[in-house]
Amino acid sequence: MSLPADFLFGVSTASYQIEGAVDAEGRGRSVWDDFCDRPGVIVDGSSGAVACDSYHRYAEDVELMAQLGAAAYRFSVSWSRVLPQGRGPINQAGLDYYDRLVDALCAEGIKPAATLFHWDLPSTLEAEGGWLSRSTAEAFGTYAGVLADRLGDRVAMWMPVNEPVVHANLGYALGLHAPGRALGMGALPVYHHLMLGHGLAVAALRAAGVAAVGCANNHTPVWVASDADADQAAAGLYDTLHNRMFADPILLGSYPAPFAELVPGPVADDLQLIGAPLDFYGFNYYNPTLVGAPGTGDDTYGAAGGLPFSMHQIEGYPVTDFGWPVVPAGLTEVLVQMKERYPDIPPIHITENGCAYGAAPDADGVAADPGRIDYLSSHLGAVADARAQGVDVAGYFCWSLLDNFEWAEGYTKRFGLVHIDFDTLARTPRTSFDWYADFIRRTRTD
Ligand code: GBH
Repeated sequence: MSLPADFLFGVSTASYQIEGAVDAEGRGRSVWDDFCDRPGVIVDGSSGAVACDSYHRYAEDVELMAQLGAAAYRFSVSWSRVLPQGRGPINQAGLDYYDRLVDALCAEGIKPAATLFHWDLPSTLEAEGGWLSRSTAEAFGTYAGVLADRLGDRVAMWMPVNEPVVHANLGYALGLHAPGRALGMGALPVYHHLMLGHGLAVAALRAAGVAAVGCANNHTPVWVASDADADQAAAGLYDTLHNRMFADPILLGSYPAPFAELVPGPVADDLQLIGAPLDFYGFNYYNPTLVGAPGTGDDTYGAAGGLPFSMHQIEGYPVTDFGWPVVPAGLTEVLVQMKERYPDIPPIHITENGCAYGAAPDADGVAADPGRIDYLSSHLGAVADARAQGVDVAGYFCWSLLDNFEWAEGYTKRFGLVHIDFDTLARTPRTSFDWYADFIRRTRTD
């Protein structure tokens, strides 16, 4: 297996998951601050109030990335740090934080890659309906322009919205993430407004002349529970909803049937914006999804939410601490599928890929996580396989640099190359960190 010497290796994080400092220097509240206050929604009752304290410890984190040999760092910007009300007055101290971070990265030769929205909507905008409202998409476009003005001279890659499908489904259809709304198919306006937000942000970033604009969509190969017609129909529907609903408008300028007619319109002008050409296509992958007809499996994501499918556990593969199956061939499969579906897709960057393994440092300070080494090496191999089949994959960002606040799982699932002691906030690179550093070094010099 081989990747080219100029392949872009990076790591990914997100603002609410690592920054902490939620009351620092004028930051406004976000829907995740509010959601974590609700009893029972986060398994360990925690929040991102402190997290990894990267707001204060970013220099140490950049130093870790330099040790790793990372060529790029994908972080996200907390919208309410920069615009505490979501729109209107700018909080200069919040913007200064990202300015310092970007400068520190550039000083180490690490390319800054910014996500503008990784699920932490300003609470003031949620009070106006959040992503159910068109005005949130409009505010997002303005916010993108503010960031481009301040950081556009140094940020190398821009991704407006992280995983719109996951945010819409978990946050607005199922209520498992902030803002905790369980609207089922009533979440469809959210789908469109997240896409419109993407389109308006792309327009603002283009107007400012930033370096490269992409996206960060979640993709999964959808496997069918059985040959039965009902299972096949359900899997097809899930594939359309998960893989096409946000890729089609970006890459083809249209929504797929049968959902196109359900999107509240008129949307023709919006689709013009949403389908504007991108410089790269950002792609997050964790595992395949096995789907059957409603009522045949676990209905958390399906029939319970009034949705016409149900999820099945994939058997026969190793699983991570999250119970997610480890299926590297699924990454090759879905990359090849994307190239078949969208022959004109721009170069792909894997903007997230990683796994939960919680190894803590032993008495000698060694945190051994062979499971993560297997996961990363096999998935990098899967990327090389996809490239050998003609898919242009130009970069790979491991999720994540650090153990962090894993949303509804709190601190109980650890995705880091670096272990965090959440009492002392000490950072300890795991053995997978050394493995990834070595892999990067070898690829760059071979
Ligand atoms: C990513 O989510 C996030 O971007 C990141 O913040 C997070 O820490 C990381 O993964 C690890 O969880 O939403 O109905 O389509 C991706 C993880 C993959 C979990 C898709 C839910 C299917 C359900 N998600 N999965 S749905």
